Amino acid sequence: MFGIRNHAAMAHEVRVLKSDVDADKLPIDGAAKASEAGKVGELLNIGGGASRKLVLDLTPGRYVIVCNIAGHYQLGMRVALEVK
Ligand SMILES: [Cu+2]
Repeated sequence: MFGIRNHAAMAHEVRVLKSDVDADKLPIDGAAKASEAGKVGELLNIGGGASRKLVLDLTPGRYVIVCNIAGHYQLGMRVALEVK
């Protein structure tokens, strides 16, 4: 389970991608969004100050977690996760 708290004022989102690509190397499309290939779950429109939870049954492997509102991935809203 992911416990998610948005400490910012604006809305963000969480998308979980199963990917062997490094967290900062996902391809970017023409709409300034990262590729969502391998997406296994998401939590959208997390309002400023909101707390939410996301329950996923993840298989072992490498994942990248991103906020994919246009431009946010490029600003650093991404992190790698390895499930063993
Ligand atoms: Cu964001």
